[in-house]
Amino acid sequence: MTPRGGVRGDTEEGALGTAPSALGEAEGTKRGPGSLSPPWPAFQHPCRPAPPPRVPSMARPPAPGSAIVPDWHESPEGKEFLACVLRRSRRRLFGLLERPVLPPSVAIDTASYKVFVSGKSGVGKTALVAKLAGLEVPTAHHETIGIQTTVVFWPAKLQASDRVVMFRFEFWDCGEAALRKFDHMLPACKENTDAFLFLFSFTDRASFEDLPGQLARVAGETPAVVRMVIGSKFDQYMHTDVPERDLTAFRQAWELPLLRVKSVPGRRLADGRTLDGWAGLADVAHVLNGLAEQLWHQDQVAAGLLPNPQRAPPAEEGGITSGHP
Ligand SMILES: Nc1nc2c(ncn2[C@@H]2O[C@H](COP(=O)(O)OP(=O)(O)O)[C@@H](O)[C@H]2O)c(=O)[nH]1
Ligand SMILES: [Mg+2]
Repeated sequence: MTPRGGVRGDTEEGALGTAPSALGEAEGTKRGPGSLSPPWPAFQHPCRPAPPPRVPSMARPPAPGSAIVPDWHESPEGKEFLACVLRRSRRRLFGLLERPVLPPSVAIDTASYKVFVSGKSGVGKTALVAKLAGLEVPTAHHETIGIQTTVVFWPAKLQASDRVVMFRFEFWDCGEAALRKFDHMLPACKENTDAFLFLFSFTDRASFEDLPGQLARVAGETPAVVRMVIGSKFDQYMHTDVPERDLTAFRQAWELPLLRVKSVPGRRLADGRTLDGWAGLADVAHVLNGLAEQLWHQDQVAAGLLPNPQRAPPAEEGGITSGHP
């Protein structure tokens, strides 16, 4: 069975690679279990939700660090691989058909994934994607017009085989107004997606309370697909509207990985642009590693290489991935 991410050998692709699955050419077949359509409850309050129904096809998220070596990107070997996504201490930008160039002696597989970023307007979707890609982080809020896709490459080392895999994430970010106005936008974003990132903002309680509704509306029909929750604006934690006890209750009820991010620009340099490079990568490594881990695990389960454990009783505090502030 082919893994969802469509692992491809570096040596088999030309410099321009193949068209991404997000464009719909590559992967016509969808995951079978996803066609189950569980009636997710429409919770009013995320602090006191009844746990979501136990749907058999929902794999329990892997424990943090179980699939991907967490700090590998800081090792000398990791830095060697990461150098191919950097250029003069800034991140290289990759178009839809571009890819990093590695020395011929280092042939590694590429695993490509489509990731839909969902969340209320203003929570920080566009800023997060910019931060993940090493682009200028917008400091003012401008509603994203239509769908914006951004490609991010991230090499990571697998725990099981000690193998390095190049993860290729294609983030789909869609402005809320466009989603409301055009009926075809949400289906296009959801089609063949490998993961959903659900964002809420630590400074916007309504965005947190909207999470169960988002989870139902956006990912309710595909419970087997990776879902991660991301709390943005963690740098504003002093002014948070979402206390830790609410996060704990949410995690216990939903058993989803929950990460925290601060999508703030790096130090501004003399040329007016902000520093990204190694510092920028270190800021987002926990998100990219977390995503890689969930997706790799999902592929392994889909390929029958790992058992598909059903969701267990509420996850313990320590069992949830959480990023550094
Ligand atoms: N301080 C801080 N501001 C953020 C963060 N993420 C987003 N913002 C700001 O929040 C506003 C809305 O962000 P944006 O990404 O455009 O929201 P979107 O509508 O969800 O795409 C912008 O002014 C961003 O600069 C963050 O992590 N920390
Ligand atoms: Mg936006």
